[in-house]
Amino acid sequence: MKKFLDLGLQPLANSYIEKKNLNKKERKFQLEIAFNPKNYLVSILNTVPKEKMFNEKYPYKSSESFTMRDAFLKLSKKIKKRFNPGLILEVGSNDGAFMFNFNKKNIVGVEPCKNLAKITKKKGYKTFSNYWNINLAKKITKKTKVDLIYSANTLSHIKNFSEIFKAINLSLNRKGILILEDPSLMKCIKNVAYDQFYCEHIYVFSSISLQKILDFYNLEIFDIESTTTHGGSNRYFIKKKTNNQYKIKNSVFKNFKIEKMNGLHKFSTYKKFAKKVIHSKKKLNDIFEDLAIKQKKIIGYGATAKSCTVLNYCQINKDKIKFFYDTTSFKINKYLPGTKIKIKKYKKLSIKETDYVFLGAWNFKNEIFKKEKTFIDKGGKFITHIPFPRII
Ligand code: JHZ
Repeated sequence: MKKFLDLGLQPLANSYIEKKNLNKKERKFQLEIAFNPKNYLVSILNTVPKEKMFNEKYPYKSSESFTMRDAFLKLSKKIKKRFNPGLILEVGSNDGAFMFNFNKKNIVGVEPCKNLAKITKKKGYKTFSNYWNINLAKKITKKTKVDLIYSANTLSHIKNFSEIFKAINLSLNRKGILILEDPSLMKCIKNVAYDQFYCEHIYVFSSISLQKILDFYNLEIFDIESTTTHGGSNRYFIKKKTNNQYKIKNSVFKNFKIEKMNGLHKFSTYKKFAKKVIHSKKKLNDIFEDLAIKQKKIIGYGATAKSCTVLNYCQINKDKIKFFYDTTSFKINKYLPGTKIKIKKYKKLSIKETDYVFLGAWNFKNEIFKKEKTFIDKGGKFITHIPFPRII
């Protein structure tokens, strides 16, 4: 592993602090990012035990945005049309944003965060509240193997590949399909979206690195779709190499080619990226300093896991951002990790309340701008760091 970026000492991204714990010491880790020249994998170097992150207090809910609900609805329609699966397994089913588009009989979920699994179970969807592993796979597929496994924004969170893919291979029937969806490394590099790295995101994949890993488990990508979710993601359609039912589509070769043209297989690319990150920090701090001199009031919008990386790396705290608005019930009245900025229940933005708004949820810019049209029309401004720090 060759280290190329150090984003400093960081708290755990989704560990929002309760008021009574504000003076308690937070668990922190050094967020360093490295490249593996052998398999092109980009990953964080120091990992946090999964139990410390994915537990009954997990605050993130996929259903929180219209964009995500709509993306899952569209995908489920596509899956039904293209693969017509009898039984689906979702690894990392969160609060059911994907599952609920299917009939209860046709889908089983795996969600280690008990508070989230409770939501899908309550609606009658079979959900196993465990971490994905071989034993669980054996238990779920004891009677029937599944036709399709779907997993969005989960694979990048699990350290042990061997366990994941062995469990996947064991669960899928001979003609079974695996669909993985995760942030695209190429988009992350292009957008200087260094906030895609935090404790939970152990890996940010390129298609060339993912295929190298899949090779070990006799799996291959046969189609890739690029999506706009989470700042630009890739949706990988994967099959067992022994399954000749699907031909490898051009999209796969095209992605491999474009990624190589953009140097994702070279360490020098990541060193250049690191320089851009350092520059981005400086520019974002310049903006905040300038607005402070002008005595402008700034609040934050969307207390994302990504914000944790940006704010802690750039040392932007409650002196600079008064509070954050967020719609997620689990986050409201808590404080952002590290910077201790308060999170308040979302209220429509008003020019009377604030001058500038730091866009924590930059990946939902379109949805948010639509929602806050009145604020924008009245001269309200946003601060973003993607793809470079600026006021919009
Ligand atoms: P969002 C999480 O990351 C964590 P985060 C996780 N590790 C991961 O991989 C991705 O998700 C998938 C709020 N919001 O989706 C809701 C508003 O308040 O960018 C959320 O708290 N108003 C599993 O946290 C946050 O913003 C709105 O109008 O970086 C968005 O979080 C909208 C649209 C969102 O993921």
